[in-house]
Amino acid sequence: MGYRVVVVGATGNVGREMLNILAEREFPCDEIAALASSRSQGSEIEYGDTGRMLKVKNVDHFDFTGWDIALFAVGSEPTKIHAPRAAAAGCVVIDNSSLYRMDPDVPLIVPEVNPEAIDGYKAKNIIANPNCSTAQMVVALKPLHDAAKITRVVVSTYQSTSGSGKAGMDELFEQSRAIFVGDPVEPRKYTKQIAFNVIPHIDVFLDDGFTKEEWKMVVETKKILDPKIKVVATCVRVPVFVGHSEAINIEMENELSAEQAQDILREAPGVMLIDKREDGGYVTPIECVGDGATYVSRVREDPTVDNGLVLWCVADNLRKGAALNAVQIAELLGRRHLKKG
Ligand code: 2RA
Repeated sequence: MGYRVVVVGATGNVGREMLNILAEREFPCDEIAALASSRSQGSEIEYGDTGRMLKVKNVDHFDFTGWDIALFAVGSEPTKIHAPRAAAAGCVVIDNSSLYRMDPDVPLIVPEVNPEAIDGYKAKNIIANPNCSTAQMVVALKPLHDAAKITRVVVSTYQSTSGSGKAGMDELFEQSRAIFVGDPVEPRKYTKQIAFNVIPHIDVFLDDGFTKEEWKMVVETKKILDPKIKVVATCVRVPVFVGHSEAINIEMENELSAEQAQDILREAPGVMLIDKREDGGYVTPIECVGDGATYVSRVREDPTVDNGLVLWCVADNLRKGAALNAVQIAELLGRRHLKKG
């Protein structure tokens, strides 16, 4: 016997990947429902590569009673309406929005990093999935923290347009085309031109001058990995369709050589170390598309601080940064709490 699973936001970038990954990993689904807003109601979406088509239902009219797990991949506003409804009906919500991430009654989970924290899910029947840029970073940091206790992290991100949904990808495509054919470029989704440019602004500005994306990296890393770690981030949108990259500077309590760090990362769950110290011996976002690993390259000792390392980290933001992590949470939930069969 398997689970009855709902994907809310099934027609979006992340929702589609959730269906693909559930099918790829052969998640034991007895029944699967694809939900979206009224705009997509009645359209059809494929369940991975199975050839099985799912008719998209309107989330507004969906009764979650009798369903086991709902993977939510919609914005905070619709999540606010439907996630509590699903949770109250006994369906465990795994939410990809930022709405519940910092709620003390909601575990924020990256299965390779803090699987035991999932046990707190019963307080609200909701589990939060972290922000994409945090998820990949903590997968890379966790084994180094276990080995040498990280005290401070300085991270600069290079985030792809798929992080802002299909509209972001379309804007990159349209602007690139417009520039080639000599048409005017008009920013719509972004505040400045994204094609052939970089924009140091993701999510809204906060009073202290940081953006909310940068704040998320700080508070989510503390909640998932260790509240004592100091984090400062600069988040930048780059003209890439899929795959977020990060340059991460780490300070640790104890000494760890680059070679020791490489050995640790080579064995770490969820990490793929590609670090040849030669032309092309590192990973770029295009190479990680469709993959679930968090790639680490360019591991170096930082000569400007005591016990410092520098590394380059790349992952498919729609997968490890969102849909895959959510499905891994569902698998973890199944193993620890909702056993079937
Ligand atoms: C972004 N972090 O890349 C967001 C998506 N969750 O914009």
